[in-house]
Amino acid sequence: MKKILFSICLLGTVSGLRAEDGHQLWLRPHASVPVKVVGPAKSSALLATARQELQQGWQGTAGATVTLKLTKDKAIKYDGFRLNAQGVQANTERGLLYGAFGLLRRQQTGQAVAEEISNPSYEYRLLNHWDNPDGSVERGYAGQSIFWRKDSSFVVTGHDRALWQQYARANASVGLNGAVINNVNSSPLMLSAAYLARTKAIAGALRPYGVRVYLAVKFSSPALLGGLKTSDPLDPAVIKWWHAKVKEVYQQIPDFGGFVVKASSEGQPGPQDYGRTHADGANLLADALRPYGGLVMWRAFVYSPSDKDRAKQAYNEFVPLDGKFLDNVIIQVKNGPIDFQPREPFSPLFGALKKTAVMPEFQITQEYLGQAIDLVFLAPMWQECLRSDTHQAGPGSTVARCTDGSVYAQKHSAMAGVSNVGLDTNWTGHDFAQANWYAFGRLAWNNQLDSRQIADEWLKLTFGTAAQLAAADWDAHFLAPMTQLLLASREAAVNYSMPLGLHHIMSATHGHYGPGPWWGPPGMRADWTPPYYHQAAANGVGFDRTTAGSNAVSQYHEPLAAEFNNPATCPDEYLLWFHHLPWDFKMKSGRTLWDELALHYDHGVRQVRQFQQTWDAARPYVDAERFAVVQNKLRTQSGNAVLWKDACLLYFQQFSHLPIPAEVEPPM
Ligand code: GCW
Repeated sequence: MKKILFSICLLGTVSGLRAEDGHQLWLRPHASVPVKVVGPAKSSALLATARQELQQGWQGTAGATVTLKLTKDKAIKYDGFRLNAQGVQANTERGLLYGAFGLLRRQQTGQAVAEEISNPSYEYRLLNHWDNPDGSVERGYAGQSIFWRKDSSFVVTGHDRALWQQYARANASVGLNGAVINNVNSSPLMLSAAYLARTKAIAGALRPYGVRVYLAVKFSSPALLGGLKTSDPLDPAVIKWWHAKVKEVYQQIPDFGGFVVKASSEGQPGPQDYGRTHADGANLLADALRPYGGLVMWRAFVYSPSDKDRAKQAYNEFVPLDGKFLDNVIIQVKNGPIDFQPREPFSPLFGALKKTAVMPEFQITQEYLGQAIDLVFLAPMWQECLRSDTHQAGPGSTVARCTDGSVYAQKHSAMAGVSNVGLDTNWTGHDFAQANWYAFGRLAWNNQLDSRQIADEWLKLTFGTAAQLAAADWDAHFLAPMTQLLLASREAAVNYSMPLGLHHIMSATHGHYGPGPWWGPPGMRADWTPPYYHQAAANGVGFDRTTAGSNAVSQYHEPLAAEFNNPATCPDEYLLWFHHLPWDFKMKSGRTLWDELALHYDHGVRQVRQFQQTWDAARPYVDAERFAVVQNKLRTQSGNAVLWKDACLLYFQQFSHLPIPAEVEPPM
């Protein structure tokens, strides 16, 4: 009876939550068969979860016995696990839970269970929620926050708890073990007693799934919340305030994870306001958190209007501080040097900080990639970054290896993704945006995983039934074409919006959805306007970051600096990122830059039309509701692609004065 009630709760029928197929993410209920789970004698919430998941989802031999065993195995790292047909072994309870989910995933996707060890690439695998205390979500496209509400009554309802539990379950199923539950543009309120009480309740709901809670804190909290005269990190009263505050947090939440800080960035307060460095600021917090095992994730997203090339600033500010941070500080670096654009080269900070732990920050929410309208699968983009070779410690020092502890000795390692979750019934606004949440978790667990495998798993778990998985036509007519679609979708978005290294040319009027290469109201900070980035003029287009220009190339290790510096060797996809080139510049293809640009835009439009056809053909394999919603969104995306192409080509044509090539569909 208990089990039945629990399952009903998880399905959400009791709470009225997300019971429909498709709204349960990749965790749809499966016709399971009985299984006997033998576990450690001690009982704990985590072990109970692992047991329950196996009992609910088992699809192996009916009546089989699965053993969950805690060991001390040196071959197992962090929350990793050892798997075989008999069961799961792990050094931690979390590991047993991840092993249970791993077993079920293999069953549900038709993979054999062989003897294997699965270790996470990173110790900490976190979602960052940009959720505000009033319930709104910065760059959120899936409705209001699941954690905070506008109405300031902080009554935690059964509905809240059930929702948080479902959320935590989804995270645990892909190995995510942490959630930063508020915006990096933080409010000092987050550290007040009322908000800490709600944070405590959230932590309680996430705990049985092994997900720890973290907070983003405002650096000026001592003054704003504590009433101190200053928030100077070297001031004794400030130091005392933080120590007391951290103690209070741990009294409420003994397994609290730590702080994320956006400081001296985009108007947020920080140590530089007091003439101090990032290291002074980060270490103050790290010192307070250290006795409790807490972490500081200090963001390197810094730039200012005075800098002639925004792409250079983070490197310039942080490299001189290498080695000055305490070992429970991790510098959180966005994948590219500007800001989550459809394509950027990797941030030169990766690999350059050799005595300081660095973690990648990816953006799961699609701020610049079509938000909750365009279907864009982001795993290929993250994979591209993770596999980029920084050369900082010789060939093969990829971003993945420079951040996961393989290249540099570092005490902690982590990866963060800015979440796309909200109150919408499908969680992420677009049904296919669920794939990005899934993909982020899988890559944080295994930073070598291939996008194709992630797409294959997600499609099977989200759309496939056991009968379909066994049928050849599902493979040929649904799985194969849809995998292709997912894998091509990010490149398509680059093509129809910002090809050949163009970046930051979206419209701010539409909250970063749609084109705006002309955008720049009078008085606006130049580094917030597209013309700063594309530099289109009669003599050409692109940002000169060569040695003759801003010299951002020099922040990359050789042989990359030389490769990027020369237009003949710079990869096409980064060409206008690093170079300002004449419109008739001869490309590797033999075409002129102008023609190549036009063809990329046009190709992007055609790709989306192909996606529409693929989806239309998938109709027999998808429920009517999801089919219609996605079909409709693809239609809008197709229009968006045409708008991007037409707007950008007509805008740039004012400078190039060249005709649109004949093969390109003429602007409407
Ligand atoms: O991408 C930009 C966004 C801001 C965001 C900022 C950041 C949270 O436009 O909305 O603020 O980056 O990452 O701090």
